[in-house]
Amino acid sequence: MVTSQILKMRLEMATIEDIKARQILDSRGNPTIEVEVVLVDGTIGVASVPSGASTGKYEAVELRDNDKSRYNGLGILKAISNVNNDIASTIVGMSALEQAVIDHKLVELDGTANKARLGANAILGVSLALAQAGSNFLGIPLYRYLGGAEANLLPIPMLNILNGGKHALGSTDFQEFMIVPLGAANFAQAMQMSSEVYHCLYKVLRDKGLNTNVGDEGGFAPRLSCNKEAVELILAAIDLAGYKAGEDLFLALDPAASSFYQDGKYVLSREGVALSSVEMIDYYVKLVSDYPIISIEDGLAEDDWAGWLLLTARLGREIQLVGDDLYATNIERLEKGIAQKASNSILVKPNQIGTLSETLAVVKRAQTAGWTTIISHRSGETEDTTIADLAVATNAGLIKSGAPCRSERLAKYNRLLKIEEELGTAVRYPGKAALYNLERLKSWK
Ligand code: 2PG
Ligand code: MG
Repeated sequence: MVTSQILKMRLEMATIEDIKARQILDSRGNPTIEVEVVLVDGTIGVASVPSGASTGKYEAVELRDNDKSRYNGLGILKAISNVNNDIASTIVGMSALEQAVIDHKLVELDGTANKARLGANAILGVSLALAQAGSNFLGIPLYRYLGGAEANLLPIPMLNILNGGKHALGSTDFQEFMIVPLGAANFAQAMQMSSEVYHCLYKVLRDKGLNTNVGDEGGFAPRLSCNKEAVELILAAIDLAGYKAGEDLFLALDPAASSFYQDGKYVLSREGVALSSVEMIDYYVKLVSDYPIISIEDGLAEDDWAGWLLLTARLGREIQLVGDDLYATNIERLEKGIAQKASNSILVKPNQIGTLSETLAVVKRAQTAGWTTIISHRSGETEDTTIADLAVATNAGLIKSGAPCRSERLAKYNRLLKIEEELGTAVRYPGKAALYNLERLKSWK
């Protein structure tokens, strides 16, 4: 038999034989979807889908049953049925190696602008399970399957060690206070430094008589009087751990401002103020000049485009300004942001858009615009580690997966520790170069 025939027969074994969805529970105990794709040679690919709490209004639709008698209306029986019927009957018989063709087919089959018919949760489960099946079939790691020979860059972890907003009611107005170990020499050291700081934060809180319970993403959730206090506590923890803030570790914020934007004002209820866009920007300018903060995500609300332009004009050379709810991993919204210079970075969450191919396109587009990209988890997570591979596959440079606490958060970081080991001498850790588009970082080098 000639080689091409043998190859053809081998590739035919990647044909999808079966697709099955089931309900599992996420880290908050809510139903979510897990999809299993089976190929004719018996290869299996499995993936599950996360869920947000501070969900942006431009995200693709997460299909829920709204049947109040089950799981407070959060059941996903419709999404499961969509996978097992509509989707399965369309893509069984196609090749698992045709990720882009199948993703396109899924978008077409849904037929709506925001995946409201089949559900972005149903579609993403299939899309990610397919990628897992493809990489398993070829016997190469997912990051290599998706990223090819150039995928050797480990991301900088951004660890949310103090939780507020919708992830820890009663804590701070801002949702996330992250540490960013830019000074580490490699990913393993970055995790060591972060874990040590996390445990020192516990001691700092305990010694001040503050609450040491944790929020949705594993970060502590003390009751504080203002956002600045959270920053000060983290700086004390960095110091106690024997590190230098602004050299070894930096700080990053995700205020998730859409969640406290009311009637045109940013309402910081713990501080008892309601600020205009301009005043909110002044607030950030002061924070950035007082503290080693190198990144602010969703500093303003998802519809406050005028505010974003102003914010980027004022702080865009100094710090990373990340659009999460603003872009919702949607390429049209990203194009608008690039054209208007609305930020200099994007948060990438596959379930905001619904297919892997669309997610990859967003990362590529942002990178060609000279922006930084952060691959992100959701506050409701599972043990799925696809985003860790995705970060390496795309050379994203940064990843956000919560605190170094709670296994659904650590599953991603632990996967990256293994990838770092596996890459051996090819591995790169970007350090401060991850934020290559910032002038402020240059002076800190
Ligand atoms: C965010 C995310 C993840 P959620 O706002 O960036 O940290 O939160 O999943 O609740 O939208
Ligand atoms: Mg966010």
